[in-house]
Amino acid sequence: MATTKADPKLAGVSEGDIKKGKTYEGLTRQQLVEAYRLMYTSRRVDDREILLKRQQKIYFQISGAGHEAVGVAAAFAMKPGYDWFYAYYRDRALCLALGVTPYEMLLQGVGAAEDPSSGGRQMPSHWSYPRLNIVTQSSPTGTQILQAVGCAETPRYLAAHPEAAKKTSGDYRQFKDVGFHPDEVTYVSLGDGTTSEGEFWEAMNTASNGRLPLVFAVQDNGYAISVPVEVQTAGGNISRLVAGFPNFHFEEVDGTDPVTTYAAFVRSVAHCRAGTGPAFIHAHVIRPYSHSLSDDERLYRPDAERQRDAARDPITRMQMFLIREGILDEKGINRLEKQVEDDLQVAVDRALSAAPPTPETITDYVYSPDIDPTSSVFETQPVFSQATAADGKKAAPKTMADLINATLRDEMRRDERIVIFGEDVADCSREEYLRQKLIKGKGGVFKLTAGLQCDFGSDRVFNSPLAEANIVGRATGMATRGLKPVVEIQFFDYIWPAMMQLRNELPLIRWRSNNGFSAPCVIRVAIGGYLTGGAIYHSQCGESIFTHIPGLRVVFPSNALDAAGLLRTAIRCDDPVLFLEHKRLYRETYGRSAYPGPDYTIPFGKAKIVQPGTDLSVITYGAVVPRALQAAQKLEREHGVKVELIDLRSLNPFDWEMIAASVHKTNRALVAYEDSLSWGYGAEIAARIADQLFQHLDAPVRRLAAMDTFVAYQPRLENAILPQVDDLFRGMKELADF
Ligand SMILES: Cc1ncc(C[n+]2csc(CCOP(=O)(O)OP(=O)(O)O)c2C)c(N)n1
Ligand SMILES: [Mg+2]
Repeated sequence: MATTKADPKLAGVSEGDIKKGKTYEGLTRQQLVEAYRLMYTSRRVDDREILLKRQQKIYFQISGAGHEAVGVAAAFAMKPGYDWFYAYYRDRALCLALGVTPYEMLLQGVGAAEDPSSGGRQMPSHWSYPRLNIVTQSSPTGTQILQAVGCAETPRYLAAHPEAAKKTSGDYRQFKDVGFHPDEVTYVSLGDGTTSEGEFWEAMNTASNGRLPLVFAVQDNGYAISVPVEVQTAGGNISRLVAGFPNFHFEEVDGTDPVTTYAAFVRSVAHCRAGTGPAFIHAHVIRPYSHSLSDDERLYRPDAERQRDAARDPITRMQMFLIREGILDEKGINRLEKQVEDDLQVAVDRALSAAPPTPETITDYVYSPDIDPTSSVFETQPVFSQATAADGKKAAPKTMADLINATLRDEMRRDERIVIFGEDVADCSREEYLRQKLIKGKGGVFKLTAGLQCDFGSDRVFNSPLAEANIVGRATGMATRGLKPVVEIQFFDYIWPAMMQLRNELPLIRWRSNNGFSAPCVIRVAIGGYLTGGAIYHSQCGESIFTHIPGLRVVFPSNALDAAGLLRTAIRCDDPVLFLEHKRLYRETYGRSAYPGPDYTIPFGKAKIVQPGTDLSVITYGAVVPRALQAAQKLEREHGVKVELIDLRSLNPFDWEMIAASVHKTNRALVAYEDSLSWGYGAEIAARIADQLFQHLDAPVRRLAAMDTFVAYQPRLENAILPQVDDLFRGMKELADF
């Protein structure tokens, strides 16, 4: 970023204004003037936005005031469009210094269609500029940090797997360019309060352990809204707490001084670029305005304290510095500031007349515009190999667990961008044990990933720390960069630490950045009960919590063949997919199959008729499918009732057409699911049937599901809580008789 030639942006400041001479930590006088111009611009954009907010011409404002020196220092020490940036809302000066224009920032404020950050979808100061590698940011504090870890892991992987970066057609890779530099560095910033978030510590842990090229910039303004730092942070100083993390380069600086802060960034970036490990810069800054325009800091900060801060204001300090060092005189400063004001006025006028987005665009980019996983392209026929066992007999059909493992193996062979990680998914983290053939290897608590590390290497299949947000956050960062993480959450019951990433991050990356970024990846999750002893914390369902999230595809196969086909679609498509694998079905006799070949895919949103019928439609999925089938067969045997049994297979999107066609025919519908009854997945299906198929119904739409409790340990209780064959039989009979 740093330039030495006369800079056209310094129009209004003549070469003569800038006295020649010594440099400051490597910064020339010209660069210092540019630093001031950027800092001053940042402050003035904030001031103008505050005015515009008061005039109700924009709708939100949060300032970077007091943080300007850190931002400029960081940008000067790094390379825009080469290094990567996970910037938080106070990073206005950083973004300006990297090349974002005030006009672009103001487009965010007015929510313009042309706003390159989000096209009017996000609040201002939620930066996203693909051309500058500034990755889309959100409002939850701290969610950016683990994503930055995933981003920082990517160049090392791509350097070791150059094939992975190549453009390939036929799947998501066709639409996902992968660029990287082996020595690139990732920047992530956060406030002092945000260091209290667990995800911060998870990120520190992984960055340290992996010696990642990641600069943490903690901008400590002493407050998180009204909560002072000594309440947030044990002992009041984050530097002291993190000092024990190995492999880090640490700096603690006065972040209101751009020169010393620049020097700290230069040393830190050098440490990262050399591949030595991450860096941690703790910059003490001020917050001269309230937290945001919705906050009034006079309610919790006395005047004296605010005045003490004001004495350290980076803008006035920098002005005084330039004058004291004879770099610019007062006249030169005035001229520079006038130029900034004039340019800003032009930008404000233009932004205020920018067109807003039209409501027709609202649903653009919830999902990939390039690959439709529901399309017929994914409709293929299985190609079963004529595999025979050693004794010449036909090979036994494979379980769902076998076919998922085989599908992962074939896809990894085909696509070098795939990386697999999660808890216990590796064969053995201590590779030497494998090499010396001392052990067989684990490969997942359910063995779904068994042998993959041995086949594909330890940088493609590896164990994560026991931290679910870590798994999903890193996967999101890697996927943003173009890798295809296929990660595992060991038990659905333990997905909740990742909920912030799953609800507020991964599925939103594309929509909130207006297609500037995307993060297609697969989260495999072992789910469900009927385990006899699984109890509360190994039996949960709860899929509707995730089908309620726009942007996330959710699939839930009931048999081995569907699992293979849907998993392959999940991997090859261009959206994030939650792939739910029922533990009880992993090794069930029901639904076994021969391997359908390395290109077998099933489109999302296409249900399957397990058994055709004319008297009653039963709509279900997952482990209820075999149970409902048994009940339906019994009903036909004993009462001649012909049930049409529909296995949804994918839950978002779901096959409304097939449901509607079936109900047209049978005029009766029962929605059966394993989750607890109230607010469960079937509630939506039942409501849709009642709403849209009312005139075709001869009976009320019924739901049959688990009781509204958790699943108990004692099998008698578990049996009573979860829907069983007898319950399904009774439910079907009642509805058929209605
Ligand atoms: C997870 C989460 N909790 C609460 C909030 C509301 N909130 C927004 S900013 C903020 C304080 C952040 O303080 P700090 O990290 O010190 O950054 P600063 O604003 O001081 O720069 C809070 C509580 C949020 N955005 N996200
Ligand atoms: Mg703070």
